[in-house]
Amino acid sequence: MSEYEEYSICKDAQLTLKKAHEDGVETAWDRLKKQEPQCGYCELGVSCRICVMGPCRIDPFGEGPQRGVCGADADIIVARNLARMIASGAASHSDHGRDLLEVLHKIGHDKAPGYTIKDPDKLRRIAKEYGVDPANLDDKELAKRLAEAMMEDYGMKKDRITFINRVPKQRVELWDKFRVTPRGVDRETSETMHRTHMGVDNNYVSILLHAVRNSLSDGYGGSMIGTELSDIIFGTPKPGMSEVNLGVLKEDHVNILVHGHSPIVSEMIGLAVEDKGMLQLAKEKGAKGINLAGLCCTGNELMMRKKIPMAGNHLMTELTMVTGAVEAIIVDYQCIMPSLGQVAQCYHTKLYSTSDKAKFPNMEHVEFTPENAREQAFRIVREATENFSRRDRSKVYIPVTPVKNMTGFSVEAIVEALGGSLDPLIDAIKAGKIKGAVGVVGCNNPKIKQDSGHVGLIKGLIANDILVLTTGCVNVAAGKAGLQVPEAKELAGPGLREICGLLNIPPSLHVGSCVDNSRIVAIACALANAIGVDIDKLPLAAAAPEWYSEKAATIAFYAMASGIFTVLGVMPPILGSKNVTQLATSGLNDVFGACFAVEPDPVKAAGLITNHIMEKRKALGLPL
Ligand code: BF8
Ligand code: SF4
Repeated sequence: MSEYEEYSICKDAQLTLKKAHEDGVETAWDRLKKQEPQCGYCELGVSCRICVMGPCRIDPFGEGPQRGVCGADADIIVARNLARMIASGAASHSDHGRDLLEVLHKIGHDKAPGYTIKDPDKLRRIAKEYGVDPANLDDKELAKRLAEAMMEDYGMKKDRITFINRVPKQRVELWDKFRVTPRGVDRETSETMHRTHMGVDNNYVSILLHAVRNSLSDGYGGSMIGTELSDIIFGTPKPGMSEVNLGVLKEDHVNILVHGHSPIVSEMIGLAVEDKGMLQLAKEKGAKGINLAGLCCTGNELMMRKKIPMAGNHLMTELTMVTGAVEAIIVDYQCIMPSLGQVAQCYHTKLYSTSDKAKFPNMEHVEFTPENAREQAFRIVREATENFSRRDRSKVYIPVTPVKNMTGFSVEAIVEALGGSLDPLIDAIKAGKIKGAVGVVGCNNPKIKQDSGHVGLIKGLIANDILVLTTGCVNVAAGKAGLQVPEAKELAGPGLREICGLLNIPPSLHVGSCVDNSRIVAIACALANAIGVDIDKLPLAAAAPEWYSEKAATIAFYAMASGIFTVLGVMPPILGSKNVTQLATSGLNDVFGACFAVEPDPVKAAGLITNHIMEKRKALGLPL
């Protein structure tokens, strides 16, 4: 086995990583090596630098200090650190949702030229959910009113955020009982920061219960608003074919990549690359055309709606430039490694940051606002196209050909594929053709062989007749492995194979970006409501095999609090507190009917999840 096969299961990653080293480029894998051994206190979650009486740490062996300067013990320190992770994840998704809300509001005020309402039916449906009567209102007026109603969800005018209405009654009663029903999106994040200041909440259980409330303010608040507004403004995804891996870059085209999370910027870039004048310019520069491809969740957004191909996931982002074929990368925010600028120094790639809140070393900043987005997009695409002349064609290395994948499974698209209601899915679950469903979500993490966790787990699950829904970076992994085409039904068990054949869908469905985990919980709510039970009774589970991000911790928490058993492939920093670990891995079951497990081995994780699903089936009296 070559060194590179230890890093990733993907050919494109292995080959470009080798070239990166030949070119003298440093990657996340190299930097991880330099960091090792990583700090043991931090890994266990027992270091605290919340105030400057510290930094403090607790000796996990019981010989050294057992309390910080303020007197906080391991339970308090671990719980506070975990709560702060969750607050950051919730803030990231929810601030992304807020940016979409701002665009919707500006569409209503005619201040967002270039943006329109692409799904007016959905605008009307969501407005009704917010108690705004769409009758006699045009799209613009409705956009304004819905935006204003959603803004209230962010603040403190309400005692619960609006989309809680989607959640089964029994679950909301449970949340009310434990006082974790989220009141306002920003309020809960702000309260987490307050509670975890020195000298506020010093009970690890109550800190963690508030962290649950904070995560729910993301899953049913900021993220759900983000997803629904992206659909309203950019169109609700429909199934269709696209392509994944580094082979989506074209040797004879100008290649432009968009990276980050928000579709606000990339949508405009998408318009600019189709402009006739730009194509003309590309031809003058010797290129056959302009090729747009995505990375990470911005890529997921474009792929879901426009079938724009994806060049890679998190650990591929640095490697794209090593092909020597990328004229520009345009980033918005989240999961953008600050190393990109350093890699770009070795090639001709131009990098652009676009958001005031996300600037990076060695990137040119071109500020995008709803007002100027169109103009700025044209400017960047023009510069990128001109940059084609600087490409050293003798050094271009695109090591693979693309793999086809099917994408676009919004909740609406799934319901449509089923013929108008969830009933056929429920019938298939009841009959045991589909044993259950699992959301496989999250990132890449250089601590885990790239994509091995995702692909291993998905294969294990579908073989056991479990339908898989993927979001985020998992999608690229599953796509590259050929799991997201209808033909992948051959890898599924007999029941799932039959259903996939009937509907002509893959056994692993791409439901979107990480904010689109809200689509998965929305389906879970709809299934529970249709069957008339709480979510924790359903044969469902979630998994984040290669997670790295605080956002993934938040997602895991709101999945668990929704009643969905969640398996993590990477240990969260909690082992320094026996009490917190016990609560996370079993105690929460008594509260929410679900808890966490940590299992890095994808085969074992698939077994764990299958057992869980079979237990839920048994309890419901369904055939095994
Ligand atoms: O929000 S899966 S590495 S890109 S955090 Fe980031 Fe993780 Fe990818 Fe998307 Ni999600
Ligand atoms: Fe140390 Fe307490 Fe300050 Fe944390 S909050 S750094 S444990 S004194």
